[in-house]
Amino acid sequence: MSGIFVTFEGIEGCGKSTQLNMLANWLRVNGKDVIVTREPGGTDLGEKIRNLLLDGSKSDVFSVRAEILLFEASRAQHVDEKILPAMKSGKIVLCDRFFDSTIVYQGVARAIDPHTVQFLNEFALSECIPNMTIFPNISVSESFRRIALEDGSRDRIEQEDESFFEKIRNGYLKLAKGNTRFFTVDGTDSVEIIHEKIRNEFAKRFFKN
Ligand code: Z5A
Repeated sequence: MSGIFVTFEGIEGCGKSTQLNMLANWLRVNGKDVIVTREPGGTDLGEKIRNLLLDGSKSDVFSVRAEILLFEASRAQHVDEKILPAMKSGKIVLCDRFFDSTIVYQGVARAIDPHTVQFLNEFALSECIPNMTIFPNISVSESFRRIALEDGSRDRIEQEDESFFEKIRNGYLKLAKGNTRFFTVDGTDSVEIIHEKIRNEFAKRFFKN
C-alpha cells in the first residue's frame, strides 16, 4: 500500500483536531493529496453511529458491550469505505482518533478484557494499522480547563468524571511508552510550537529524500 496513515490520539481537549488540521494544511500547501477524517464517523454510516454514541447524557443506558461494538462497526465501515481505498491510491490519511481510543476508553477505562478489545479491533481493522500516531499529552486538569472555556456542552462520554479521564491519560502514556509508532508531544506548548515539532517529525519519517 503506497499511502501514509496517521492518527491523532489523546484525552479530550489535548489539541488533536487543531494539530490535525494544521498538518493537513501544511501537507496540502506542499502539494500532497490529503484526506481528513475522524472516528467515530468518517462515513455516512459512521456519522450515524457517532450520533448514537455521543448524543445524550451519561444516564442513558448503554451496555458496555453494545458501546464497543458500535465503535467497531463505525471503524469497519470507515476502513473498508474510506481509509483502505485512499491508502491504495497513495493518499495521506489523517484521522482524529482510531483503534488506540478503543484500547484506552473501552479497554482501560470501561475495563473490557484486553484480549476481547484486541480481537474486536483486529476484526474491524483488516490489518489497516497507522504508520504514525501523534499524541499531544496534557494533564486532566488542563483538559478540564480547556473544555470549560468552550461552550459548556459535553457529549455522553465527556460527562464522565475526572478519575475516568485519569485512567484514559494513563492508558495512553502506557500505550505510547516504547512504541515507535507513537510521537508524543507536550500538548501544553503553544499551538505553533507543537505544529512545528509534528511537521519536523512527519518529514523525518516520511520525506526522507
Ligand atoms: N471514543 C471511544 O470511547 N472509543 C473509540 O474507539 C473512539 C472514540 C474512536 C469522541 O470525541 C469521543 O469518542 C471521545 C472518545 C470516544 N470522548 N471523549 N472524551 P471527539 O473525538 O469528537 O472529541 P474529543 O476527543 O473529546 O476531542 P475534542 O474535544 O474535539 O478535543 P481535541 O480535538 O483534542 O482538541 P481541539 O479541539 O484541537 O482543542 C480543544 C481546545 O483547546 C480548543 O479550544 C483549542 O483552541 C484549545 N487548544 C488546542 N491546542 C492548544 C494549546 N496548545 N494550548 C492551549 N489551548 C489549546
